[in-house]
Amino acid sequence: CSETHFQCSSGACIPFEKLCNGISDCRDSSDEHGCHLHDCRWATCPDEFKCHHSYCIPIHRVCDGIYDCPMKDDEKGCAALSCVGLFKCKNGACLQSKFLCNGKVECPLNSDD
Ligand SMILES: [Ca+2]
Ligand SMILES: [Ca+2]
Repeated sequence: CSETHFQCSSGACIPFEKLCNGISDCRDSSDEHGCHLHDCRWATCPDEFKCHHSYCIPIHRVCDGIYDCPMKDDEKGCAALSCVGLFKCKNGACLQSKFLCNGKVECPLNSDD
């Protein structure tokens, strides 16, 4: 599925807008499962990584080889990641997670805060 689509457990792709809209758009209704997490897409994730349109996971679970996000975005782009165990700024710089959200700007473009 593309970045803008959710993959049903059956393998089909549906637009994110159809997630948790009360209608089964996946044949297996997997788009309507786990909808308590749907509200999380508006949540901010201080000190944590925000899964695309979804919940927060601890930084150390980003690029640990295990899919923790519904869209698997915590494991995307990790091949190019040279910051093992560290938070990666949007511009590619590495940052120790303990420095995240400490009020100081550590990443250019303010991507850590
Ligand atoms: Ca739906
Ligand atoms: Ca992970």
